[in-house]
Amino acid sequence: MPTGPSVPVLQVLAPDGQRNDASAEPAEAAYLAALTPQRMVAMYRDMVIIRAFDREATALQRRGELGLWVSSLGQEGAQIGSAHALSPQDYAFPAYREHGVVAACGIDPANIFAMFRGVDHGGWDTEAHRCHTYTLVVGGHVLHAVGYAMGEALAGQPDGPHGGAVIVYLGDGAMAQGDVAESLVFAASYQAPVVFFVQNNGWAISTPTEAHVRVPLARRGEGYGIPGRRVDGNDALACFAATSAALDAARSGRGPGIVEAVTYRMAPHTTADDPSRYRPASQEQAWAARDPIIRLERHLRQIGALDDVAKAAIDAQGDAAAAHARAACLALGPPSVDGLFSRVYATEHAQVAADAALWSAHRPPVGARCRPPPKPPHNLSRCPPPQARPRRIGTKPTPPPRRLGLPPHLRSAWWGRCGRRWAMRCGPTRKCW
Ligand SMILES: Cc1ncc(C[n+]2csc(CCOP(=O)(O)OP(=O)(O)O)c2C)c(N)n1
Ligand SMILES: [Mg+2]
Repeated sequence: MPTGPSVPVLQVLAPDGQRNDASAEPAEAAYLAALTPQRMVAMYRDMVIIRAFDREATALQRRGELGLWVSSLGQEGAQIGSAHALSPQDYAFPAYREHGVVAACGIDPANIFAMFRGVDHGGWDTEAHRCHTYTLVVGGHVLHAVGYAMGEALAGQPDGPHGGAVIVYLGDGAMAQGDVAESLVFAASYQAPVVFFVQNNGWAISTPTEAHVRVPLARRGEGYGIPGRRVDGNDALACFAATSAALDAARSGRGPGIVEAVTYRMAPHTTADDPSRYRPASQEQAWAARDPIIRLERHLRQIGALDDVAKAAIDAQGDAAAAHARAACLALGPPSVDGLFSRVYATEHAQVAADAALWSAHRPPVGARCRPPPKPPHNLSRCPPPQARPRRIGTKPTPPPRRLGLPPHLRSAWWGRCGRRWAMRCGPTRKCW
């Protein structure tokens, strides 16, 4: 949690599942009052399903079926709660962890695997689902989102095909990016219909939020003239209410807004990360007690909207979603080379068409193995014959300049200790001989 001046926090569900709407502002309270038990069960189901999917995806990565996985564990309340506030004419810009948002936009989350398996640059039709593809460049998509919102405002008629608002998902770390600062300036200047949904999950890889945030992120917009609201990000109902109110303001021409959802990244940053190196297990345990799914489940049981039978049925849907995701992942074929050309521009482009024609003319037959072209004969007249590298032994020399550009296992030689002497070590391994 950031230090500095505090801000009011919208929390509707306490960790024990008790509901209290008192901290809601009038616009938020109206959305909360209209929430039906069926809608809350739908949110709960979506959260359970996306967690099961995420668990399966992590397992697939561990088995080598995905190049990388970015888990959404612990952030389901923020993602599903906010995504349930979207109207069909709205447009979402996720970052790379928003699997719940993608699913709520009607996209089969198994499509996300196409990118993480390296067979597609995207994974879905962005216009059909009104959900942009993932962006791994931190904060880069925020500029796109604001530009899109400015376009929507210029083109749109209320309730028409372009009358919606844009929601862009970003993290606490992304809020430190220059791209985001520029986005805030443009959003405020043009009163663009965009909501910046900041999932403050406590960490930007290994950098804790408090290391770079002195004033709550909900107040980051004040200097730009953008109102902000902090919510309990593990409370799906609070996220739903605050996002609904902010989107409504954006749609009705009252300009952009920031929603800061304070949550926690329960998993490693990605499957390539080991958080035990930089954060205590006690912190993870403390946040596990605030789990967004358990919290909503407790509430639904308290109001009689969920019992063991209904919960078992929802869990079974989660298992089915995971099985479907696994099968879809394993069924993904190799990447289409033609897609390299056909997906560059929306309309035909002369240079790309020429490249595609060249590829067609020289493409190997299906199943053929690629072989490197034969080496040209050595031209003795132009360069001297290769000489054996002298092996030097003696006192420690000035280390040779670091060779950049080649990974270590490909560097042919470097200095190191050989017994008690310094010697040039040659060859593709660190063995000295
Ligand atoms: C422009 C850029 N800088 C750095 C990175 C490396 N990087 C990837 S994720 C990340 C942390 C982002 O943290 P945050 O915005 O809080 O999102 P979170 O991963 O916590 O969801 C960084 C620094 C990157 N992908 N892009
Ligand atoms: Mg973060």
